[in-house]
Amino acid sequence: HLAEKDNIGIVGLPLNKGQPREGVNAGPSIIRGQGLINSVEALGYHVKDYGDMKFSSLEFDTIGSGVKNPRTIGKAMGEISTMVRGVVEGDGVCVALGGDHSIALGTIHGHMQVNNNACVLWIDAHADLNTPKTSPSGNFHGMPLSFILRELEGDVKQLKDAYEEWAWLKPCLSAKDIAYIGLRDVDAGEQYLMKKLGIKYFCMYEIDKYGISYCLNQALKAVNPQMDRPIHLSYDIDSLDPVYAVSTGTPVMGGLTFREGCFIAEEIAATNMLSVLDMVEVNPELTDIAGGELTANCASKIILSCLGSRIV
Ligand code: 6HN
Ligand code: MN
Ligand code: MN
Ligand code: MN
Repeated sequence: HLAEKDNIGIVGLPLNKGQPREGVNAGPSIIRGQGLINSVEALGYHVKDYGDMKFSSLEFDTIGSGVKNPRTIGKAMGEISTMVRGVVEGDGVCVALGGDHSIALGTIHGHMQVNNNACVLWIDAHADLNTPKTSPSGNFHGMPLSFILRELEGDVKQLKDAYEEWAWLKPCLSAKDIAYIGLRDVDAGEQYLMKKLGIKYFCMYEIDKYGISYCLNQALKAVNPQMDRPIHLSYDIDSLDPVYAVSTGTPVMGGLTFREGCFIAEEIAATNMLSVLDMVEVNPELTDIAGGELTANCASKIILSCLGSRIV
């Protein structure tokens, strides 16, 4: 992780099949277009750019067991897991540019093949904990966590058993090892699961009441009390308020300010335990050019803050 390595691997994951909108596959290129690689190098790191992965769209893959594009996604997730495993093994730290939030299933799985004691911080307006049965939409980007959690293995078994593209998956994370920050649109089934599994969460309500600094501190304390576990930070840009993250597929008003979003990143950098960062759901095609650039600029600045960029 960051304390010991000066290498950073960056990989683009232009997947859009976890939700219905075109354009989120352009996330990696618009985030890169902010000058990301040069800026990361300017922080003193040696960057290895793995380019953007290519995902195949399987034919006759409409809906199965409650999930849209189940085979295409299963195959892509297995490929992402293998890629991220290799990047973490080789470079220590991996920055994954989405794509929709589905990719986090692959990145967490791959990460945990190397660091099996990693913990996850999920920064999002949404909980992304639906199972194929509780999902109101069938969109996989609202379900990645249910597929990685040991406690929900039985809930995703039907889909897993139905398609050979899912054979690689082994749930490897426990509910006690996740904390949420920024929630404000959580489906009924997700609320039930969060409480049943005892997942730690800091919704916008708690952030308003106690402040972002306290909430982040408590989240870290819950999943990483000795601060000796590698951190997987899964950052959905829709955690930011839509005045900043205008160009994203499922915006929800009442979100984090840009500074609160950066503060989370700055505090994570200060832990020196960041191991994998996902930056997802930037979709430059949903607004005008300025909206896409603004959203990508937020994403890029947050990535740099996660890697130790400071105001002074
Ligand atoms: N995301 N809870 C809704 C669903 O369709 O399951 C929205 C999910 C949004 C997912 O933003 O990554
Ligand atoms: Mn998400
Ligand atoms: Mn979201
Ligand atoms: Mn909803």
